[in-house]
Amino acid sequence: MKTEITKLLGIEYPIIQGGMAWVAEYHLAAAVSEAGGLGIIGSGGAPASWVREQIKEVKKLTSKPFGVNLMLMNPEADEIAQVIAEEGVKVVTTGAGNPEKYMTLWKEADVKVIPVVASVALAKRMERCGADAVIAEGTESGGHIGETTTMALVPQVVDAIDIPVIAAGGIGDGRGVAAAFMLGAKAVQMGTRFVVAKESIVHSNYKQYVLKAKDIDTRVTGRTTGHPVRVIRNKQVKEYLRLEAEGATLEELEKLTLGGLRRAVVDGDMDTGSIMAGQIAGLVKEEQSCAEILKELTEQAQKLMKGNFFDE
Ligand code: TUI
Repeated sequence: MKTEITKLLGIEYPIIQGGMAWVAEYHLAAAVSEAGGLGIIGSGGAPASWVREQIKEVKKLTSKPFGVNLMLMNPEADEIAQVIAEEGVKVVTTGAGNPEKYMTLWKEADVKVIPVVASVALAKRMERCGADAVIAEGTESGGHIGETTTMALVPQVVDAIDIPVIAAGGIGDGRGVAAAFMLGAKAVQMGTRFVVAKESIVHSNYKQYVLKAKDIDTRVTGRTTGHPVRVIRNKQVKEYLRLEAEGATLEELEKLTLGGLRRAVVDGDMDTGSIMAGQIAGLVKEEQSCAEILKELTEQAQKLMKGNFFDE
């Protein structure tokens, strides 16, 4: 499955792991990279020192390419951008903002830059300032999201720019991978499927929530605050949405979600934790190793892409 993206990144399969805060640490990243995809260390809200440690650890487990995701709302984003350049990381993905101010630093350090975009406008801007590719992420995704669906966003971004496009949001199996290619993507990024990977250090309570989730079980909190976040519904989400509908202030709402992702991922607190996952959670039914996931995805996608869609 060679594409512009596999060649650009020096990987075997056009599959990239999402840069999920708290979830995308070095064990998971190394497992995805070793299996032939691109593993990613997710900075989330972590300090720069943590990111540097993670990079050193992943290098001990794999000699294959891996990337780092810089979550741009991180208070230490400037320092992390520097760490990425200093540690010789080959690929950076960014989320939740515009990474323009780091472009020169990264280009000079020979880092491939792949921003996540949720609009055509940002995709065009990223191409102009020297991005190597973009990830067009639809609203089906877990965590911090944009407005437009993957189905609508990906072809519009593909038409608007000349650099390769990676599709993300709502992709959970080989059918999703094949569909993304039909829309013009040259690779996919997946998060939720990797949350429940065997190598994922996520608390087993969290994995069970994803495995048991149905199609209609995610909710979007924070639509009124300007920070929409998709999570699996639980007690806390019900309370949040009730307060939000009543017009609660940003401070009141943030009190509920502060530290919520850590509580869910690390402590397995399913009542007050933020269980971030995409709409595809309902499709994910099994805990598998990253190697099994990549094998299944690529075999299924390749078979589908040979055609035979119509009756005689
Ligand atoms: O970044 C993500 N997903 C995330 S980040 C995250 S950490 C977090 N934790 C607690 C609360 C909130 C966040 C969890 N999930 N995905 C990439 C992404 N980027 N999705 C959408 C965007 C985006 C949206 C608007 C990127 C740029 C943008 O506009 C920037 C601009 O300046 O125009």
